[in-house]
Amino acid sequence: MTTLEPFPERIYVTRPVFPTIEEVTEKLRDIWAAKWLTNNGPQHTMLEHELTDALKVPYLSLFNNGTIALIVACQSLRLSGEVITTPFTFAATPHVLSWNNIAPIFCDIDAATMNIDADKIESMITPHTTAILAVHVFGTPCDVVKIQEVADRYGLRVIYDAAHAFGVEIGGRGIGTFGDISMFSFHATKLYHTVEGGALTHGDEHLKQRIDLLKNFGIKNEDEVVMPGINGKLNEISAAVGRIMLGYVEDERQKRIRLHAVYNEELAEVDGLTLMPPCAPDVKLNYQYYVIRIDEKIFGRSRDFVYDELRKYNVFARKYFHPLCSEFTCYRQLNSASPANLPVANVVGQQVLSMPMYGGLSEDDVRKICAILKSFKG
Ligand code: T4K
Repeated sequence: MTTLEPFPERIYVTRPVFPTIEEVTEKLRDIWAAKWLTNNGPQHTMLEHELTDALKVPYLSLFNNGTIALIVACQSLRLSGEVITTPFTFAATPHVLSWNNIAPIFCDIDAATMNIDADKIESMITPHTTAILAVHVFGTPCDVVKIQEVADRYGLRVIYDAAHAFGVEIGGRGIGTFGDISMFSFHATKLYHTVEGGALTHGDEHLKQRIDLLKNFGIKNEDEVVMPGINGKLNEISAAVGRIMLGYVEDERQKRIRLHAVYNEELAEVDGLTLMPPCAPDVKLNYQYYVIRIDEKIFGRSRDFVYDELRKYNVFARKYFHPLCSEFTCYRQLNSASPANLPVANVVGQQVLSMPMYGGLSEDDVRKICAILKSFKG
C-alpha cells in the first residue's frame, strides 16, 4: 500500500545513465595507449560511424555540445536576417540565432504536440526570413511534411533542434534526415549521452566538409585556414563514453517505456491533467521525458502549487519550458514575442510540468509520485 511520506532522498526530473566504472577504465586504457586526447582521434572517428548507423542518417559530425553544434549549423547554411522558431524550448534554441546575429521570430505552438504550429509559420515570413528552426520538443516529431512544404514554397532552409529526439524515427526513417540539418544533444541529462556532446546530421557530403572545417577553426591543413571557424570538437574521453553508452540506450528506453505506461495508467482519469500526446502509428518515440499539463480551473490547483508541494515530498519536477523564451528580457521586446501572438504557448508555459523520468526509478516510485500528485487535487 502506497504511503504519502516524503521520499527519503531527492527524486530529480532525471538522472544520467552511468556506464560501469570498469567499462570506462578499459576504454581509458586504450586512450592512454594511443596518447591521443582530442582533435579527431580514433574514438571520435569510431563514434561518428557508429552514430551514423544508430541514427540512420547519411552524414553526422560530432560536437562538444549541442549548442555549439547549432551555432555551426546556422553558419554552415549562411543564415542571416530572421529565422522563425518556437518560444517553447530551452534557452539555447533562440540564443543560437542571436549568436549568429539573426533575429529570432517566435511562432505559436500546436496545443497537442507543443511543437511549432506549422499552419502559422507562413504568416510569420517576411522578405528577411532565411530559415525555420523547429524543435522536436520532448522527442515528439514536428509536422515535418508541412514545414518542408512551407520552406520549399518560400525558398527557406529548415533546421531541426532534435536535442530531445535521439533515436526517434518516422516510418523507419531517422528523425535526423528531415530538413537541411538536425542537431542532437548528448548532454548528461539526455537519454543517450557523451557527458557533454552533440552532433549535426544531414544528407550532403559537401555540407559535412564545411561543418567539419567550421568546428575546427576553419583549419584545412597546416598551411591553410579557409574560414572563421570555432572550437566545436568532441574529446576522446567523451567519445569513448559515447561508444559505451550506445550499449545502454535501448535498455534505458525500454525502462522508460514501462514508466510512461505507469504514469499513463495512474493519471489518465484525473480531470484537469493533459498527458503526453499518443504515439502516431508510424513513429518510434524515445520516451525520454514525461510531461503533463495542469489546467488549474479543472484540477483545482495551479502548476506552480503542484511544483512547490511536490518538493515537500522530495520530488523535484521541472517547469520545462517556463518561462517561454519569448518572456526572456533579451527577447520580450520583439513584436513576435507579444503574448497576443503566442496564445497557445502562453497557456502551455503556465501549465506544463516535466515529471521524474529515468530508468533508475521503480514502478512503485512512479505510482507513489502519482499518488502524491493526485492528493493535491482541489
Ligand atoms: N535545444 C534544446 C531543446 C535543449 O533542451 C537543449 C538542452 C539544447 C538545445 C542545448 O543542448 P546542450 O548544449 O546542452 O547539449 C538541462 C540540460 O543541461 C540541457 O542540456 C537540456 N537541454 C535541458 C532541457 O536540461 P538544466 O539547466 O535543467 O539542467 P540541470 O543541471 O538543472 O539538470 C536537471 C536535473 O538533472 C537536475 O535537477 C539533477 C539531474 N542531474 C543533472 C546533471 C547535470 C544529475 O542527476 N546529474 C548531473 O550530472 O538543463
